[in-house]
Amino acid sequence: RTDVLTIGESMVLFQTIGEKGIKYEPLFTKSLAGAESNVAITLTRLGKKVRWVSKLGKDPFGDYILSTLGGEGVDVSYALRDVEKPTAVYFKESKSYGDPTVYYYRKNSAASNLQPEDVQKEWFDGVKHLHVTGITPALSENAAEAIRKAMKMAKDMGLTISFDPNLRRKLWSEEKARSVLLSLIPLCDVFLPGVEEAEFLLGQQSIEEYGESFLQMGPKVVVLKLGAEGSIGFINGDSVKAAPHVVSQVIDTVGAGDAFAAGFLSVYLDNEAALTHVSLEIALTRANILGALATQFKGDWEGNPSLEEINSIIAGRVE
Ligand code: KDG
Repeated sequence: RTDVLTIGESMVLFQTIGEKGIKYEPLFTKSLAGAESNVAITLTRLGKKVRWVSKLGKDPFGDYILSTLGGEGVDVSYALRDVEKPTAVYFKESKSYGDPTVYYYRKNSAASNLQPEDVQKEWFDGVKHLHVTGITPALSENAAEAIRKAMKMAKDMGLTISFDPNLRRKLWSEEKARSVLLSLIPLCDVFLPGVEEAEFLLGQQSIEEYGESFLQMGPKVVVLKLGAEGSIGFINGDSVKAAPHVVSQVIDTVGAGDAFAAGFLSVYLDNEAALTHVSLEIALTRANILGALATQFKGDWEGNPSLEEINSIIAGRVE
């Protein structure tokens, strides 16, 4: 049995070791990034069985992504290889202040060549839940259609679906981003926007109005990430606000939303048949902790906790 299938581009990430900026930094670390694979790894650490699918180049970067994800316990057996297009890479420039700057080299990548015909019924075999983000739909028309097809197939097969819009302004125009992201919301059961993404999609509204408006589009659960303010979950007729997990210093916010999503889904998946006020609160609390902890190290996912570690953090708070 597989708890979650996720589909989306993973890249090789090069990060500057120091903070002088890409122009002056001679040394980089190599690691793995990609919103969907960040969720896959973190959910695996939290005890779920996860299958990740994407299209990689037939190159050493693709080999590296497969062995890293496989080594973390993620099922990569359905990953596709494209003999003509390369695996994407991206660079993250850390600064001593503010969020890091990212530079993508992913135009015409193997994953941007993902086609609707690539999406196979077998990917869904024994799977309970599909997780997708708004990043892969931003790569190309065909990748967007592949994700839409996967969501429709999942719905038809009775899987539940989560969708994190993960707005990446560098990848597409505002107009296109808004229309495609809005069109995918009715296909999901769990919608996980940040408050700035909610504003981008709907214009300025109150937090409660965002919750209501998104619920009316079809999802059964809407989870709004409020950054340092924690998060708030909406289900039909009820809402729960969970306090933030406070950290004294933020090192790198990239990957925090994915850790949050994995934390939320890890509880949601155990309770989705009857999500109550209490289970929603537990899910949000775990998500807030995971999201906050992911800001404490430079990579996207490496420092994220296991289920045992997260349980001892939660137990420590209660004592
Ligand atoms: O959420 C983290 C991602 O942003 C990062 O891993 C890279 O997938 C990525 C993207 O497209 O920005």
